[in-house]
Amino acid sequence: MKTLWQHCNVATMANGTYSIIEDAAIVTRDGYIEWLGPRQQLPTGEYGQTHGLEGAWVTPGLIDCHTHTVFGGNRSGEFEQRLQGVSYAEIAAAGGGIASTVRATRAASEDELFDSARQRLLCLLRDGVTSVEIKSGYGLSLESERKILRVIRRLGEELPVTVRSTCLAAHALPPEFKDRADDYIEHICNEMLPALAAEGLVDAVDAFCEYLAFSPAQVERVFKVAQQLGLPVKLHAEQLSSLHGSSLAARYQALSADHLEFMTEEDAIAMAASGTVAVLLPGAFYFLRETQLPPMEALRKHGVKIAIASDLNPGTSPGLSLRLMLNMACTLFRMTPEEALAGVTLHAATALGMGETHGSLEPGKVADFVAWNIDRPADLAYWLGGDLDKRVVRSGVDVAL
Ligand code: DI6
Ligand code: FE
Repeated sequence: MKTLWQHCNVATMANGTYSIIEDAAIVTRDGYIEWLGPRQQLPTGEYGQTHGLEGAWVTPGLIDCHTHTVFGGNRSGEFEQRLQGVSYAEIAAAGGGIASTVRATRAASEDELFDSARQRLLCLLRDGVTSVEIKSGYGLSLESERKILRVIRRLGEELPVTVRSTCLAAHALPPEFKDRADDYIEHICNEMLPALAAEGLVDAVDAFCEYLAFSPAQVERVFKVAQQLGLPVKLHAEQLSSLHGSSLAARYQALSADHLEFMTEEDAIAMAASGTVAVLLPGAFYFLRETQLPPMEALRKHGVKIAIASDLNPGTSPGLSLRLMLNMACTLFRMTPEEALAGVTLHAATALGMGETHGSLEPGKVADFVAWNIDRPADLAYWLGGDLDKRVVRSGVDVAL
């Protein structure tokens, strides 16, 4: 059945760039976009349904391409400690940080993890998100990483959102492997990844490349196994120091390298050559009160695609609004609202390997879009959070939340 959506303006993001059509019409059929253009040029046809959008601005459904939505407990106590002057690295060294979330996540049942993650994910969906990536990484053992990945799959089955799961077993060193990081990496490579991939729980593989996590050499071993398993890779790189993880990621044709505050121009050149997307995470930059800005000029100069994500996690970015991240990308990183919008649609789709089907509104792509009751697309990056009046359409069908 064909459906007509009209009386709207559309920020299409077509042809790989920010582009708009005023007084547009969209024709959807069986969950896909069949036609889109100026309403004056609408081909004559029969429509099973016609929706008037009353002058709304339509954007692609928002895509949050980097989250750690599934975890037990939270770390507001550590937030208070940091406000007293204790650093993130000091808290981690004292057994808090990621390790404390690992304890809480291991202790939680699958249903408990599902229920708490569902609440957080609903916040993102109410903000216009129609696709999301969720990482494991707070289990750090085969059973508990499996538990998280199963919850991630279930979220995609039970909520109106497309979910990509990423295995981040190489997030931190679990207590069982204290002072034996290389052994843990071997365990990930020989046991965890092959088993979890065989169970169909993994769409991509990620690692935390940092002086307080894993070295580039350790990450490379994980990447080699991911490659053998036919899984694309991503990397947390250059968040707190410069180890050139982003160049390593580029060598493995990573979908994305994420954070990147400390990356160099050489890293940007390598990422541009491999088409690796730079995922910037202004929520973590803000929440950790970082001062080193990602090198925006180098990224722009070399044509690296830039995505923006929430990094939703209990330690460094308890961010429940992707639109708030648009604002932070503009105020903190000096991105334009147009760049920021491309960063949560077009380039976020590429960062998830979904660029062929999602991220822009063009014939042949999935009909995921949001009709916002706003005056201009820049309004999306302007308001600080809140629940904007909108209509969310996923695969051509209204989403009720
Ligand atoms: N970088 C981050 O910002 C999060 N993970 C990562 O690799 C932090 C996760 C946490 O502190 O719980
Ligand atoms: Fe992260």
